[in-house]
Parts: sequence; C-alpha cells; structure tokens
Amino acid sequence: MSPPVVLSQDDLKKIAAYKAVEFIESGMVLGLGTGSTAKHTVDRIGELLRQGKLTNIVGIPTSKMTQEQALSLGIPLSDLDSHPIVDLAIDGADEVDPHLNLVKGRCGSLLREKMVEGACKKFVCIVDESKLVKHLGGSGLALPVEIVPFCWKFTANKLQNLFQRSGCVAKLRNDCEWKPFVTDNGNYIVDLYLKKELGDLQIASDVILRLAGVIEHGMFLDMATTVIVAGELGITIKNK
Ligand code: ABF
Repeated sequence: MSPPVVLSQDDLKKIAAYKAVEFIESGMVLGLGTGSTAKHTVDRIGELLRQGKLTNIVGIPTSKMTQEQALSLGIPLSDLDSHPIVDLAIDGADEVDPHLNLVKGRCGSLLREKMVEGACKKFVCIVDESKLVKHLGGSGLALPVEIVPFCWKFTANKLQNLFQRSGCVAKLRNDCEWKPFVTDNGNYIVDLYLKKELGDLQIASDVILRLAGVIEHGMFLDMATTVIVAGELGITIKNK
C-alpha cells in the first residue's frame, strides 16, 4: 500500500485557488488578489488564457506585485477608473471568522484590496484551513492599519490607546530594523497586536477610521460572498 499523500500548506492554497478559478467566465472583469494563495489564481488565469479556455478577461490588480505577475503572464489589465464594477474578485486572507469576516493586509496591500473587492459583485476568498479563527485577532497575528507617514508615532499611539482594554500593542511594520515598510500607496502600516477580542467589529472599524492619520484597516467586514477553504479532508465552500 502506498503511503498517504501529505499536502503542504502551499498545496492547500493552490487547491483553493484553482477551485475559485472555476467561478470565472470569459468576458469578466476580475479583481486579482495579492499574496501566496492569490498568486496561484493569477498563474491559473494566465494558463487558461494561453490555452484559449478563457477569453476577453480584464484584470484589476490589487498590488504592484500582482500587476507585475499578471503582466508577465499576458493578462490584460485595467483599473477601477475604467472599470468601476468588477464582476468577481478572488483573494486570500489572514483570518476568516465564522461569519466570513476577514483580516487581510499581512502582504501590505489592504487598501487596494479593499477598493477592488468593495467594487465587485462577488468576492471569493480563498484560504487553507489554518486561516479559520473563532474571532478576528484569534490567530495571534496582528490587525494591520495603513496610516500616513506624517507623525506616525502619534497615530500609532492613538490606535494603541483606542484598544487599551484589549491589551493592544501597536507596532510600526518594518522592512528591516531601521526602515519602515512602505505600501504601494507610499504609506506606513501599523500592526495592532491584541490580547483580547475586539468586541463589536463594526464599532471597532468605525473608531479606527475616525482617527485622522488612518487611511484604512485590514478588517473586511461582510465583504466576502464566498469563502473556499482547502483542508486535509477536502474543500469546503461557505456562502454568505
Ligand atoms: C492577501 O494575502 C492579504 O490581504 C493577506 O494578507 C494575504 C494572505 O496571504 P497568503 O495568501 O500569502 O497566505 O490577500
């Protein structure tokens, strides 16, 4: 008897990504996600275009990295100015809660992702099962917030104080020890590490967005219409 096949996390990401591509039809305007899971989607779209199995696709990339990848694969690209309505976006996430709320932004592209995924008729989120959490913030990973570089410490302190009760520690994301990570939009990211649940997510979202200096945060509330989860035991599709 041959030994059982053990799938790596990247295998699971690829399985979820390929499943999501089955939702694509020729002629669609597509939101192209960012990250190691979404990368498999973009590769697959490129492959199907080359094979002539998909035609007349327009991609709206959610980051410069995805833009480069899509261009290298010959995927025609556009933007929200020219295509304000996106038929379908496919993208990964860092956390998914039981209500299909997401945390995104570990790759630093949360603003463009929120703009593109907020403009789409259908947003399919693709994850491996390690991304499932009982509540957002539950994986010990941070909640990312994109802020303007001007007086970033001031904004980071304000954010930390907002969530003092959740034991929040706000840290500027760095590229290396001395250089802040800079987003595609020229901004900084502050990562909020939380010891306790945020409570009402909509209220948390509102108070973060009310702070001058904040551009966007990585909570994607009520945005995913479908989540495809790939696990050791197979694929689960959760619909809103
Ligand atoms: C992007 O990909 C991000 O919003 C999220 O941070 C990340 C998920 O990473 P990966 O697919 O590499 O696990 O969608």
